[in-house]
Amino acid sequence: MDPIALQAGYDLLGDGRPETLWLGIGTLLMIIGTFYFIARGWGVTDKEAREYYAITILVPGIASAAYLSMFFGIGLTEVELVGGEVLDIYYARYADWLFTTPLLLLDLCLLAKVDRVTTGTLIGVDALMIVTGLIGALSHTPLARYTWWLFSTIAFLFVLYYLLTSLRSAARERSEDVQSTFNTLTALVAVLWTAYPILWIIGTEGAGVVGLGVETLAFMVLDVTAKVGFGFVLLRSRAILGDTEAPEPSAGAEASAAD
Ligand code: RET
Repeated sequence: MDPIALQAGYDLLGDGRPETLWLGIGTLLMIIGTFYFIARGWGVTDKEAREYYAITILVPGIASAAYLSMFFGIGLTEVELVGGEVLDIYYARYADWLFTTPLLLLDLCLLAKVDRVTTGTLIGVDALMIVTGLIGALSHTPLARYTWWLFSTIAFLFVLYYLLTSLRSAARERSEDVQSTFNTLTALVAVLWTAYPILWIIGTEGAGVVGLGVETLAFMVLDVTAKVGFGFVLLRSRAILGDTEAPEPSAGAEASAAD
């Protein structure tokens, strides 16, 4: 009856966690995404295409494990604030993001063909963003929480800056097909990833304007789009499916004949 309760989800396991509905749906969508990419990549022999497939399959694969653990309440802890208020923090998200966001960035680095230093720096700053976000989520005072959020957000701005400058200009040397895939993916990343710090600060970790149920639903939609949607756009490109060197599509057609 209560519309807020309806919005929050449904307590699937009967342990008082209505957000299990969204975590359960998230688990299923990640598993479906993983197997869809495995099926598409089956029999692909081209070395570069296999690299993209391996990364793109691992991303929802890792998320399936993180979502399943959150569903069963394993990746969950309680943080007591100074005022006595207790927050439920799903820390398994950060474990998921710590591995999957570098993999997503690695896909973009491979597309842009940037050097190792650029790739390493980008991934290092990204890891710093996730770890400082986790410290913020586990902190006990509002001042500490908001300070870590700011730290993490500054790291995030560096990641975005790198993507839109160094990587973007390196991608200009690639074929038109690679460039257009790269541009679509960076636009997707810029929009979707920006929603994470906003959701964190208005959600239960920050100001608490949005409750845990709605927050879990929103993170689930973002995670599925940023992982499965991203992989879908990436693997749609003919040029990366075995034709990254030569511009004509014939070599790619051969490698992806199993499609
Ligand atoms: C946190 C903490 C608060 C500040 C910032 C954050 C950024 C998180 C991002 C996560 C992206 C996750 C993706 C997952 C799925 O594929 C950690 C919420 C800046 C950008 C893309």
